[in-house]
Amino acid sequence: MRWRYFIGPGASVICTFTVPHTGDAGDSWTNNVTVVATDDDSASVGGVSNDVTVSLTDVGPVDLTIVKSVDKLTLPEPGGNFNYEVNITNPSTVDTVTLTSVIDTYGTPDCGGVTSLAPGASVICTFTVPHTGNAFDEWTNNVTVVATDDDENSVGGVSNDVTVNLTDVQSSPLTAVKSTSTPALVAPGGTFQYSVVVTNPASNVDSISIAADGINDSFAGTLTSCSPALPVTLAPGASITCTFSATHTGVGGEVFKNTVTATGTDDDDKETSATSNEVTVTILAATAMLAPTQTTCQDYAGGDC
Ligand SMILES: [Ca+2]
Ligand SMILES: [Ca+2]
Ligand SMILES: [Ca+2]
Ligand SMILES: [Ca+2]
Repeated sequence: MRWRYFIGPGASVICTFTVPHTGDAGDSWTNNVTVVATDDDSASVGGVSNDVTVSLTDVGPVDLTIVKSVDKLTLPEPGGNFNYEVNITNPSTVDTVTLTSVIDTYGTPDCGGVTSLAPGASVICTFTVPHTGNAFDEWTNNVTVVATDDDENSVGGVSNDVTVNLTDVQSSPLTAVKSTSTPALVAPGGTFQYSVVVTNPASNVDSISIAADGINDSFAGTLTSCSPALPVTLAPGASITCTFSATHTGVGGEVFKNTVTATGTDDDDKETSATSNEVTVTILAATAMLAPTQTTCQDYAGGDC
């Protein structure tokens, strides 16, 4: 400032002024006052004041708030896409923050290209993660943000954990369909041929495993001649076919009823079983077949002829 002012011998004057200095922590400004003056003999008596240095102290730093959420906490097995978002807020009232990285345990957050947050500003980053597996599988994840404020202080952090899981979809039981290619044999009977088809219903989401001794017939016992071979894991819709025989002997008119039982365990460790339809085979009376020779041997011996 320039003006003319007269100061008497021994007198003084105080000049005041205000200067706005704004910036970041550590910024400083040094200034002085230059006085141009002459005494009443026209001699130059002005000069330069002492330096005064002022600076700004740091406010903060304040860590970002990082809040993670998900659109659903569970899905039925075998799972699918979970949609996450993380809300990152800069609570500072003075510092702008630069985001260096936003990383999730499983996904890649998309922050829409935002890399800087003004005081009070926030950004929502979204990402989708496919989680697939079996019932009760779960995944816990969080988001880590690396960030610095404009005073080079680290203000990043880690979000809350979010845990999602899969719920059980109960398996429909195995099915077992039994048949025979020899529904009847003439007395005294003999070897009857059977087959059974055991199926994991296509509507299931679970695979079902059948142990080596998992398919049993009420006459033939444990079935071992199977395709594919036992033990087996059947995907939904897959089947196993076992062939076997059983010896039934008796008199004409005698019938034999039998069933096959299959037991397995689904991929959530739940047991499932099936009992087939009942198959009936018959022993035919030998009379008609033996008619031409019936009047031999025993008939003679019995005195009937
Ligand atoms: Ca600052
Ligand atoms: Ca600061
Ligand atoms: Ca499962
Ligand atoms: Ca299940």
